[in-house]
Amino acid sequence: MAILLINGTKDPRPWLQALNRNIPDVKIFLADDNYDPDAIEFLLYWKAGEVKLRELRHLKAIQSLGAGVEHILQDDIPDHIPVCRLVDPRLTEDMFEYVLAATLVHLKNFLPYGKDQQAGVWRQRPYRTIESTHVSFLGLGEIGSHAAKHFAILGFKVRGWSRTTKSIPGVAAYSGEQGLHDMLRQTDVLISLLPHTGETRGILNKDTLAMLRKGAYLIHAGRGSHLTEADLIPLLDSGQLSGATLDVFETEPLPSGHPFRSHPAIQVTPHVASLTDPETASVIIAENYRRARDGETLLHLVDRKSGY
Ligand code: NDP
Ligand code: OXD
Repeated sequence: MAILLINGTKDPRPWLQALNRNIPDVKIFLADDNYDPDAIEFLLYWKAGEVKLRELRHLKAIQSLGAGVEHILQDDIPDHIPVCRLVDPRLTEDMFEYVLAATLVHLKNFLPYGKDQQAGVWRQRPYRTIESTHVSFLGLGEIGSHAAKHFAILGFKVRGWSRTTKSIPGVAAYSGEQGLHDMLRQTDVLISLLPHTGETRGILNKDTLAMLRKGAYLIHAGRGSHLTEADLIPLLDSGQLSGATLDVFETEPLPSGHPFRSHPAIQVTPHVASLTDPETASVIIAENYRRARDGETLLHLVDRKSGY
């Protein structure tokens, strides 16, 4: 049972080393290798778009190299092939650290102080405290629920919205459209960790963001399709939002002349909120490979109908 590894433009070597250690004695091909499509039974996949999946006639499963799977589902995949997303405690924890860092940088004004320093300005600004800050999460899945739970432990007032209502210690749970609106109205910091699906596209827009408390802050690390980009700057310029940290964009890399790049209230990061670590991920992938080989139920199966 051979494996095909396709990880877009990223260097495959760290993956090959880690996979070979965790799945010894199995041939792992790269996209450019001269492989027999009939030999490939397990596909490891990240944003490529060049492979003709229907040529892999003996494929048993597709494993995403990241938490998101929209890059796989948009391809022409036969219905009977299971698709698995990556659930890795390392990935989950790294996202918590990213959104916590962005939140604290906002509460304590580090971004404006950086600009003051460059301009030679000495000015004290009012800051916010953890216990007075209402933080809301869009998405309470593997990643969002972990972050929400830990924000609550730190003393934030935490709310979270998901499709099915969750029970997480210290986190007030919301679902449905009315639940979303109720939550947004009580939000100082909104953290977006939803998957890309037909239902979540455009969920961050002038109407939903206008429901946040005046001067709220947006941290967006879900998918670029969630944010109606043209709506953001008017909300910042009017003071409805005080700023935004954005890690994901409709087009990546963010085009060089894009207004987000130069707006003083926007902090851009290049889709690095949480990066898959081949070392930790390979252990999890090895277990799914074994299950596929032995005909067992796979871990972290995607529901093709709901799209995540
Ligand atoms: P999960 O599938 O575990 O969780 C998804 C969450 O979103 C669930 O709580 C789900 O609700 C909720 N959800 C989905 N659709 C809707 C909807 N229509 N309305 C309300 N809630 C909805 O995913 P993960 O937590 O593992 O990852 C989330 C996303 O984070 C990824 O898909 C990816 O886009 C992004 N990500 C970004 C990274 C980065 O570096 N920027 C890195 C890793 C992930 P329910 O629980 O009820 O099913
Ligand atoms: C992911 C990502 O989905 O890095 O894992 O965006």
